[in-house]
Amino acid sequence: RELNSWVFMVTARAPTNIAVIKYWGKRDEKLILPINDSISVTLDPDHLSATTTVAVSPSFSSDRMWLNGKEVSLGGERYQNCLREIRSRGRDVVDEKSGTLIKKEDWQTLHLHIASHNNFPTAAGLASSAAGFACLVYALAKLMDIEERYAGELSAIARQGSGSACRSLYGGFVKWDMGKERDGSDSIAVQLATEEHWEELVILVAVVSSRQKETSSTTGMRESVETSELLHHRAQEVVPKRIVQMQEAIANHDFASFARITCVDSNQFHAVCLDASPPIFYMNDTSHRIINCIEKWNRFEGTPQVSYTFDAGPNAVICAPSRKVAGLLLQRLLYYFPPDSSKELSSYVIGDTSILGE
Ligand code: 2P0
Repeated sequence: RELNSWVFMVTARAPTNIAVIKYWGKRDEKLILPINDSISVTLDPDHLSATTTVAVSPSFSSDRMWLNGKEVSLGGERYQNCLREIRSRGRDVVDEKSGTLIKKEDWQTLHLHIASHNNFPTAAGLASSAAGFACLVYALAKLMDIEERYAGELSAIARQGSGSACRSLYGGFVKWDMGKERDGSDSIAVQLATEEHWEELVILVAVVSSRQKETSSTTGMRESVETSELLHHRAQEVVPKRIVQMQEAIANHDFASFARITCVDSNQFHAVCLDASPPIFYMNDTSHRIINCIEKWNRFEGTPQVSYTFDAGPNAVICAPSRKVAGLLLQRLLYYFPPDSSKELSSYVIGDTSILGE
């Protein structure tokens, strides 16, 4: 019994990321391989992140997981693929406190308990699966002492949990290369620039609704691939050019180009959803009003002041080039969307707007 009493655990935190060039559509559903490259900004982990503790003990009789305090099934293929891939790379580990040795082959038979928390609404289009799977894979890699030189492999493993998760393993500005290989080994994220590269950039999240979305990203993508002609035009003709332009805009701190490309790419992604049959709606009237408000402001000033982007949900992610402009933006949002002013906008709406990042 003494021998069985040890528990070895690791806790990690991973932020979510927001795509400025969107990933939408898979060419391989099992391996989660995309039909186009994407680029994202990783957010400040203090505001939107997942925290995951992974524990291993001989006293555990099965793999189990709790998400925000509720037990969830680990039976799904995505979890199983991540666990299998990580376990097969595990190394000998000595727990310094107890002196316990876990041999690399033990990872195949020892069971895991996993507890994960999000500090933001799950599945409301704020990329909770990205932070969640990135965090899980990173925590397990630390637990099993998988070397840093496997960073590309970790990204490929996180990708098999949720596509966008592969980008959350890096901070700053990140590109997910769609890759060419059939086994997905080159479909990994690479860091374009660290968070220090463009420190002045401020990201604001306007929480329009924290309700779970009706159509999951996975289903929405599948239906779009099967029925939208626009999606194929986008992947083949539009995104490759935008990827080059966006990389240049980031490298040159060119906010006007960054904002212009971010907005048109978000709009095209939602146009693809509308082009699916039956159409998929992720934005709502409030989202559209936010777009209108920003477009009018940008047009009035003659050059983009801020950018907006919406993922598979109604919440707005707004980028400003400085804290000063972010302050002006907040004033505008509070003027047009005063808290508690209408039934549609309950106190939760936009009230949750928070400034992220310095
Ligand atoms: C993105 N989204 O690039 C895009 C833009 C939502 C809109 O990645 O099926 O949760 O797990 O790979 O990663 C959301 O899709 O989908 C997403 P799966 P995922 O951020």
